[in-house]
Amino acid sequence: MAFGRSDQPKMPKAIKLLIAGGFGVGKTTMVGAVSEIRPLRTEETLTDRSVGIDDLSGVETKATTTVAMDFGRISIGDEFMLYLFGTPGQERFWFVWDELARGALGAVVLADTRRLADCFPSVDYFERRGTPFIVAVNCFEGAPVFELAEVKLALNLGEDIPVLLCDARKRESGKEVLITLVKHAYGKRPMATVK
Ligand SMILES: Nc1nc2c(ncn2[C@@H]2O[C@H](COP(=O)(O)OP(=O)(O)OP(=O)(O)O)[C@@H](O)[C@H]2O)c(=O)[nH]1
Ligand SMILES: [Mg+2]
Repeated sequence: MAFGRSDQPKMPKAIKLLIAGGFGVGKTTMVGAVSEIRPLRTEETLTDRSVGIDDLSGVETKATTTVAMDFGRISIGDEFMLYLFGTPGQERFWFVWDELARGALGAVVLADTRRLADCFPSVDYFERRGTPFIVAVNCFEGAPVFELAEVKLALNLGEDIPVLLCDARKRESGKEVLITLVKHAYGKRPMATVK
């Protein structure tokens, strides 16, 4: 029996997103929390050699760091399939960012209010590339709580950049962040390219 085009199952739209931000803000944690497949990780042990280079304040128990990327996948309804690429946070691995950013619809810049300035380089990077991004403040226990408007001001973000609170360990929270990013990124595209 022949099927017309409308009978064919609709394929979800594949979207590439980046999870970026400074060292130890919870990028690997977020990709792992939301991914529906076993996430790919490229963690290496932090050694004494990073003392004085990597700022471990607030994440003193952190034993490993991403050296290449995280990868995960999550579907949003039957419309979208999001492919998530977590970036390495340490500056010495930043050469990987250009490769990871290619073809990405947008980026989440994760921030930690104890080290807010650490997300400046990520914000600069996506502004320069013209990649749509949002800022998600990962709420660590004991971290100072700021109004979102204060975070926006501190980061000198444009009015149109969404800023929201999240818990990188929780699936629903991560999903909300990703949906906010997809909506924001599509909102910035000329209508003709939105399918
Ligand atoms: N309390 C708390 N701990 C968190 C949260 N998110 C991450 N962590 C912890 O913080 C540490 C850093 O998390 P990672 O996910 O490795 O951070 P990352 O941004 O991938 O780090 P790099 O790849 O080294 O830049 C880990 O020990 C996590 O368990 C959070 O929302 N709350
Ligand atoms: Mg990581």
